[in-house]
Order: sequence, then C-alpha cells, then structure tokens
Amino acid sequence: MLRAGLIGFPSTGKTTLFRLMTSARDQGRSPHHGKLDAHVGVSRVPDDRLDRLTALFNPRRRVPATVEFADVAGTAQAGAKDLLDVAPFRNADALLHVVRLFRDEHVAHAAGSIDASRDARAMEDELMLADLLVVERRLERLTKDLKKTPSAELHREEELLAAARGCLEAGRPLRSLSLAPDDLRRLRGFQFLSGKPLLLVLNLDEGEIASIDTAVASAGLSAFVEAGGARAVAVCAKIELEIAELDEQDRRAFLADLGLRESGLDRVIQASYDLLGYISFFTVGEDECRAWSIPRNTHAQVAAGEIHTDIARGFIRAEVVSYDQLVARGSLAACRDHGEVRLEGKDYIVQDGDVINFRFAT
Ligand SMILES: Nc1nc2c(ncn2[C@@H]2O[C@H](COP(=O)(O)OP(=O)(O)O)[C@@H](O)[C@H]2O)c(=O)[nH]1
Ligand SMILES: [Mg+2]
Repeated sequence: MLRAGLIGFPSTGKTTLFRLMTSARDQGRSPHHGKLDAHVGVSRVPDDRLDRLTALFNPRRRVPATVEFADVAGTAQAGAKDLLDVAPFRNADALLHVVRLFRDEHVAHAAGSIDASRDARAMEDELMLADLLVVERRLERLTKDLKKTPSAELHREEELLAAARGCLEAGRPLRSLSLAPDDLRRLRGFQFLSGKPLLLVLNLDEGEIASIDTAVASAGLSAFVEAGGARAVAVCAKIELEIAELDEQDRRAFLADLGLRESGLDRVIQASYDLLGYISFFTVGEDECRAWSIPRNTHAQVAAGEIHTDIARGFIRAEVVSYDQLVARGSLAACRDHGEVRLEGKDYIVQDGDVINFRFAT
C-alpha cells in the first residue's frame, strides 16, 4: 500500500484535500503538548479495470487498492524537522506538498501573498535543512565510532553521508542523488525527507478550474519540478470537496459542467502512482475481485508477499493472464483454451494489469 504525507504551510488546504481524498472528518483534535500529531485516513483507488472484472466474475466482494494519507492534526504548524518525529510522515513513501494558489481574503496567508514558486522552494529548503541536521549528527558519531572500531561498512556509510552533505549544501534535494541499490539500502533507515518522492499539489481558485491542466506551467513551476525530480498536479480542493459530497448523479453533472474529466481524487491518486511508478495487478474469483498496488519491476514472489507472506514463502508458480486478454475472451476458461494463461516463476516481473493466481505450498 502506498503511504503519502500531506505537508505545507498553514492554511494552504491540506486538511481540505485530506477530506477530499479520504472522506474523513477532521476531528479538530489539538495535539497534546504542542507536539505534532497526525491524522491518518485511507482512500480507495478508483479503477475501471476492477469494475470490469467485478462485472465479469460477480464476486461476493470487490476490494480496491488503497492509499493511506497522513495530515497534520488540528491547527499545529510545525517545521519540516518535526515531521521526522511522526511515524506516518517519517515512513511515508511520498510527500505531497499542498501549495496555495487560491485567493481568499478571509483565509490568512502565512507569507502574505500568493507565490507558488517561492513556497515550493521554501518547503524544499526546510526539508533539506532537516536532512542536513540528521546527516551532520550521524557524521559526528561515525567519526568517533570509526576511530574506535574501524570497519568497511561504517567507512562506506561515512562516504555516503559526506556525499549527502555535499548534495544538500549545494542546495539540491537528496532525491537527486543517484545511488546504487546497496547504498540506497544503507541510507534507507534515515528516511530523509528531501529524498522522498515529492508531488506538488497546487490548490487553485474555484475560478481557475477550467485551466486545471495548464496550472503547473502557469504557476511558473515547470523548472522547479524538473530540477528537483518532483511532479505536480492541480486541484480546487474546496469546491472539489463540495462536489465529492454530492450523490453520484449530481457529482457527474457538476464535473461535466465544470469541464472536468476526472475528480480531484482520481487526479491526485493517478499523479501519486505515476510519481512512484506504481502499477496494479488483480486477483479474481467468485469470492473476491481485488486490485493490488506494487512498484514497477516487482518480481512475482515479492508481489505474492503483498497478499500474504505465506504465499510468498510457499511460492510455486504464478498463473498469469493479462487484463486485456481476459476481458476480450470473457472468462479464464476461454483464455486457457487459447493458451493465454501463462505459468510464470518467482522471478517473473509483474506487469500492469496482470490477473494472477498464485499457486503455493503451505
Ligand atoms: N477559497 C478557497 N478556500 C479554500 C480552498 N482550500 C481550502 N480553503 C479554505 O482555507 C482554510 C484553510 O484550509 P485547511 O484545509 O484547513 O488548510 P490547512 O491549514 O493547510 O490544513 C479553510 O477555511 C478552507 O475552507 C480553496 O481551494 N479555495
Ligand atoms: Mg490542517
């Protein structure tokens, strides 16, 4: 499951977006002792393919993939370094920075004016500064430890952290460092904030909803996004939340009226999947049709572990058919008759849209 943390300056629309994504209510609970606290909510991933499969198999349960979102609780406004103390942010797979573009004189702006580019850079600076503190603290320790008990592993860690410091001091986020898988693993435990995939979520004025597709370029953010290895997407959080709370029919009519093809929920989730390179595979049957999310290039045995560790451990074979073939034939039996159900081993790289039945020994 993908886990995302919503970050941003005060009154940019984080909680509004959180409610849009998760349909959760903000209890307005004040964090105790002035410490940062998180609300966590779950969002069901909209998926046409799962709808088609459900129509085909008529199962007792339809289970979509889920994305977990964390929002800063209450009105606490904390700097980036505090995020590292809060597990749902520290352990997030991605950070979603909500940038305010809406103008509303009734909602105070922390910096006094609207400037998406300034805010995007300021937040990036905060993330990098928080990481730099962690890097320096660890380097200090390492130097002492290396004197006492030198080891190749500690030495490599020191080299990597020195490279990280260089990167941060040059004003570049850690996600721009390209590291070998072994080195990435060495640094993973630090959960560096500027190393996490970043999605800017531009929160537009209701009046600008028609130009939602060109908002990133108009806000002057293309260069920032490219240089920092980030991505961006636009929403109108307030009105989209109002629309999301309507019933199905009214909702469709409203979206069409505004010229929107997709809901804000669809757009933000799709952008998050693209950002992380996530794909979906499906399991089907009379009991349950279900969508699962995994990073691109995941081996079949690892994908099996997403369902249950026992299935990964006892992995024998994966029976795989592509979604397109299954829908075209109309049944698994017909796919089998045409030799379209493949038997794959544990190293098979699962493809987007694969419908899989894992065979395993218990
Ligand atoms: N006009 C307008 N107001 C918004 C929009 N998004 C949020 N707001 C308002 O801005 C205020 C702060 O929003 P909130 O989501 O609590 O911001 P947070 O501090 O980042 O969590 C609330 O009064 C929202 O209704 C928007 O897209 N347009
Ligand atoms: Mg809030």
